[in-house]
Amino acid sequence: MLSPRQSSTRECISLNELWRFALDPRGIGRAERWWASVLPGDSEMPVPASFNDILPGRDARDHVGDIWYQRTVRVPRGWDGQRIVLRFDAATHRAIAWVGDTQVVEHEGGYTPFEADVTEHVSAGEEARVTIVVNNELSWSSIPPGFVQERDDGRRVQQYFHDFFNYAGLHRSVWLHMTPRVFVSDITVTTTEIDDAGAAVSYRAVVEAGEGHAVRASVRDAGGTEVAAGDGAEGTLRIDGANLWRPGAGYLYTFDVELLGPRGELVDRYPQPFGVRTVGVDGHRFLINGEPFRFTGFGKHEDFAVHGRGQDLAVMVHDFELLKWIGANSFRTSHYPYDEAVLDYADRHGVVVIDETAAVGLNLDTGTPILGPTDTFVTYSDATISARTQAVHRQAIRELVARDKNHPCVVVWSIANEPDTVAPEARAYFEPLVAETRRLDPTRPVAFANFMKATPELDVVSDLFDVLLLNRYFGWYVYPGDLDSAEQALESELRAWAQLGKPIVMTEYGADTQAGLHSVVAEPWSEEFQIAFLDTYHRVFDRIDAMVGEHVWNFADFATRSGISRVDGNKKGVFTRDRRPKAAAHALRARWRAGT
Ligand code: GCB
Repeated sequence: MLSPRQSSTRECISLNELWRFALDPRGIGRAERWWASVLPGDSEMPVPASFNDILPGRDARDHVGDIWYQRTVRVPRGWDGQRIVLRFDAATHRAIAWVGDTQVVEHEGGYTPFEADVTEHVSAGEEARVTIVVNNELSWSSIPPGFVQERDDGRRVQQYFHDFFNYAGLHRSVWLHMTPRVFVSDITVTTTEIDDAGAAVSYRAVVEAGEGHAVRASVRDAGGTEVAAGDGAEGTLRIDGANLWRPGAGYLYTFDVELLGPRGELVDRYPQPFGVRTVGVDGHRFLINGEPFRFTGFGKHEDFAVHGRGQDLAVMVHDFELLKWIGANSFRTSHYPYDEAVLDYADRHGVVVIDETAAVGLNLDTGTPILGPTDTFVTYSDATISARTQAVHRQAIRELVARDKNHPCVVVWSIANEPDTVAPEARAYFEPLVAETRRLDPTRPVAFANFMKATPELDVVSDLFDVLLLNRYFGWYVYPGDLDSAEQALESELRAWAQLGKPIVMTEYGADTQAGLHSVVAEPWSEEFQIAFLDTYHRVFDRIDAMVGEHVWNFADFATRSGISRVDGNKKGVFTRDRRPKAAAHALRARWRAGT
């Protein structure tokens, strides 16, 4: 699906502002057809933002069920005769939208975009009422999974197996955009070859309903000069003396697709940014443009005070600047696809991204705090993670690749975080998903982030993947505070993983740290311990050739549901939630910027 973009044939308007808002604790809005008139009450909610922390009190923070948003929009007069599209960049975790009284779209999955052709339901120059009901429930057939407990007193409590707050709502942008009726609906641009003289890029454009129409493709360099051109909806173009997209130098070209009518007139035009670069794996090495690449950076979250997971360009740019300051060249979109503006920025600035689906918590072993002592820990069963979950997971992968395939910053697809990969059923669950990811995109390595209990002896899926992403907490959850034992255990496990002959990125390692807590003997939770912990890991990494990357958990402290080991959230950040550096940030900076 193409992002809304302005061109000489296309226009878009942002619907970001205050929307009418209603929580629906009794779940009556659908029966009462709330979309058919003005929403009850007088609440307003900013879009984009997670709603949970904006309204003070438990009713909003702990709400489980439907949330309603509504606003009117005047369709520009000049859009008469064109195709008009309503687009949501995300609605977490599922939604149904109406224009006026008509349902126009339904979508499952909280972190990928969806849209509806609303041409028949609006009139140019007139106002239209847009209503959307967002549902934030997690179930055994949602990605991520969870379940709702019905308590005796009538309360419904959302339980889930992941360690970040279940923020929800419209936390990304909403658009009304216009395209011609005959239009370009998809573009895929892939670098197929780089040699001394230049590069070859193959492309495929999909056109909707265009009898007698022709496609012209051209490539413009960053200065706007045309450097290659061709005819047809598919083909290969050569760029002489191509400027490569490289880590730290995000050179972008624009791939212009022009759709020409029967008389050669311009019907539609879509400018798709892309980068010329290849990725690959060769034994223990991870290659970008054929050169070994070593990842430095973090697992992150889209998380900030007040607006939760809401898109925030100020925080986004600040985070990228802090990544640069600390010497990070990459990050993982743990544990869901991030706002596309984040990838656009990473493309422009040469920041490397491991792009992850929202398949986090497919592992009942991580649910000890919410499952009772007598509950069984069976991840894969008809009643838990099943073929239904797998179907939703497959769709989540399809939507991720469809949205992000043209981003040069994305170098690995991570299709899950810490699933149970010890249970024998994991193989039948993951094998088709890996195949599907490769079918959708044969150009990028496929991976998943491995859980600490899925050791090389016990894990049943890692041979299916191209790169090993490992999350390890020796010295924290295992051997807490004992860094000598941690160092030995980490080294022996990494050496065992290296036998698989694949590159290894440590995608999580970290220790909760209370900013301002100090300790002469580096006790856990102190700033000194966080530094000692990271140093221990780095000593081991530096001794093992297969290690091609280090992503500290986490970039910044973040919100979680409450729990006895979560003091106002997860404190493994190298920065606090309001982005002040802990001492470890300076230590990492010294390591990652050494020699610059
Ligand atoms: C993990 C998870 C991550 C948690 C982290 C922790 O393994 O992947 O989501 O936040 O551990 O801090 O426990």
